[in-house]
Amino acid sequence: MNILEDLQFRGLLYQSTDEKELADRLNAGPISLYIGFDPTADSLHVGSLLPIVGLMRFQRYGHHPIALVGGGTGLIGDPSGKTAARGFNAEDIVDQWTEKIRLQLERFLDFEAKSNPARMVNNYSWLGNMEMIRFLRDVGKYFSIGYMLSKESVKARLEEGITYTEFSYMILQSYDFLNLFREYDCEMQAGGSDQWGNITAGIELIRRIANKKAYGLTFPLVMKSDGTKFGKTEAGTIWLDAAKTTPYQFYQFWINSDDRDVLKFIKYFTFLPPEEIKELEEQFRQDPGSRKAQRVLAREVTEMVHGKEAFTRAEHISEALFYGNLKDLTPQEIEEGFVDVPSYTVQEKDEIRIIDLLLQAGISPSKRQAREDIRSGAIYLNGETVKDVELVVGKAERLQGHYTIIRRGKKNYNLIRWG
Ligand code: 545
Repeated sequence: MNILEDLQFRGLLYQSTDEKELADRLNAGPISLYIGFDPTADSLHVGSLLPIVGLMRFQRYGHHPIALVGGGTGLIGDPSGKTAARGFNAEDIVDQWTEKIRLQLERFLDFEAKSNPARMVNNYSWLGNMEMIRFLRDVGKYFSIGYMLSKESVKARLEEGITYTEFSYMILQSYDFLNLFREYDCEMQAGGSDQWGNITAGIELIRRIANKKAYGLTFPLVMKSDGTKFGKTEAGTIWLDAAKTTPYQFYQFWINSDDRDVLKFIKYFTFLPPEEIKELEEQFRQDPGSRKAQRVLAREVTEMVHGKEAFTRAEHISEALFYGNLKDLTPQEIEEGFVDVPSYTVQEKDEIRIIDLLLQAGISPSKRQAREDIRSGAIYLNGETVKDVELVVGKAERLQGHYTIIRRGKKNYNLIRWG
């Protein structure tokens, strides 16, 4: 299998410049290719994962990946795929975010590879101090207004309004491509399908200025079968930064994939070889309820993004919660597994009556209701039903000497810490 066949098998080829020419070029030998990431937030999210994994795939097939952080373009903002203008972010903020994104991207590529090391660039280094007159004379002159107006990113915004600044964005990205082409012999740019207009604009610029052929390729937009947006849950965006989305939350996101999506996601986001994927497909057909594929997907992606240890923790938390054996959890796992549930710190040193605890922690709205909740069997302490309204919660009810986990109903968890 070569890289194109691999991408094809996975359903990852959405658009490309002439397929025959691209195939010939890729078969002729290693190519340098790049994907850009603008620092529009302090972290990448799962929406960036497909292109990141795309770069990794090319590197595995011997090509030279270049990750570009948009320290320059991030100060402007790409109108592609956006229905309304976003305000500018402050320069020092974009600076900090650029550094964070750079560190995140670094983890995914091999910069020490003998024959095809990855490269990291920041377009601020050539855009940051570009002179206006030189820019207009040397670059702007190759862009006709008609051509620019025909781009989807601009057309979609003409009624609503687009500023000259945003309008110019495609020229900056095109100039990046030209610059990388000159500096590093970078012949190809990839990205999500929203980037097709910017990618082809760059190819056009290279053709006009350098009289050379360049290539482009886009990945599909990740769609979910239930019509909701990929990469978000009720709790918000799924970030790659463990401080923003814990590895456990990250693992949960993948394990909760719909049966209708899971095999597609395995193809998109993992490096499992076709034979293994076909076997999973077969197992799924025979036993659709087993959720084996979800577990494989969650393992592969969590390990790739957060490492083996974090994955093991996430899986352990997940199992402990599922089977209710919370006693096995380490303090770190308890903190990680319950970051997003209400928590309460008990001031009483040794013990507290369950009714008082339920009230103080805001788990039950009144003592009356607290009693009612216990009588109806809705209150669980460290995974076990509370039967006694008079129960006194003490040392024996603490996990790791420091925590008590209270559940009300099916899934309303509360984390009690002992002060
Ligand atoms: C800048 C300069 C270049 C080449 C590309 C760029 C960035 C590009 C863009 N890309 C998107 C992006 O999102 C923010 C992510 C970090 C928080 O806006 N103009 O920067 C996304 N990109 C990856 C994929 C994308 C795209 O990073 O291409 O399609 C998402 O899947 O939206 O010279």
